[in-house]
Amino acid sequence: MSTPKSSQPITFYDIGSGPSSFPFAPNPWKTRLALSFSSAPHTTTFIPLPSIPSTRAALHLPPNRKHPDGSAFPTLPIIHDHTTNTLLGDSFDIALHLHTHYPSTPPLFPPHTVALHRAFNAQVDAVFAAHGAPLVGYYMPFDPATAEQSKREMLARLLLPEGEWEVVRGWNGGVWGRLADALEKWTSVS
Ligand SMILES: N[C@@H](CCC(=O)N[C@@H](CS)C(=O)NCC(=O)O)C(=O)O
Repeated sequence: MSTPKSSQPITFYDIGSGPSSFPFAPNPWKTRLALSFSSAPHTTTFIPLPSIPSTRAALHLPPNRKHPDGSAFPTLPIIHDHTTNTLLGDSFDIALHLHTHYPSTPPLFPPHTVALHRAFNAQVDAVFAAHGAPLVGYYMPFDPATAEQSKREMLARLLLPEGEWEVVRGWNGGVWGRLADALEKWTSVS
């Protein structure tokens, strides 16, 4: 399949950190890395954390995550691919879309590994939902305009102590630290 001729770049909705927004949220980061890896033309629209529910609702994308109490948890990333007229609100679905419509060399998913990645991603997503967000919530560079509200929401989800990432970097002989360093080349913000 050839790369679509896009006159309008993909709109990528990421969580904003402030007036000079820079990306910090892990699932949108998966999408940014996948967009860059696939050389898919895109522009980022930064959404303040408290506006995610209204943004998702306006795009008619139902929440695809739940809070531990079972209530709806609207999230980012979202992409709107204007070329294929596709709206997607889950990082794995987005990766599959990019794999199919913006094939790269090497491919985003190595041959015959989509099912494996789907299962792995589901496990990681479950662990992230239970523990990851509270952990990284501590470091989130909230938009000053909505920081108090965002902190209250994060605190309600239970934050864990500072310094965890430095510990995690060293796990398994430093494999997580090396992975983060290796991804650096696809981290530009468009
Ligand atoms: N399964 C979803 C999970 C997305 C997700 O959890 N996104 C987080 C950021 S990493 C989010 O939007 N959180 C909103 C909030 O904490 O209010 C995906 O892979 O896209």
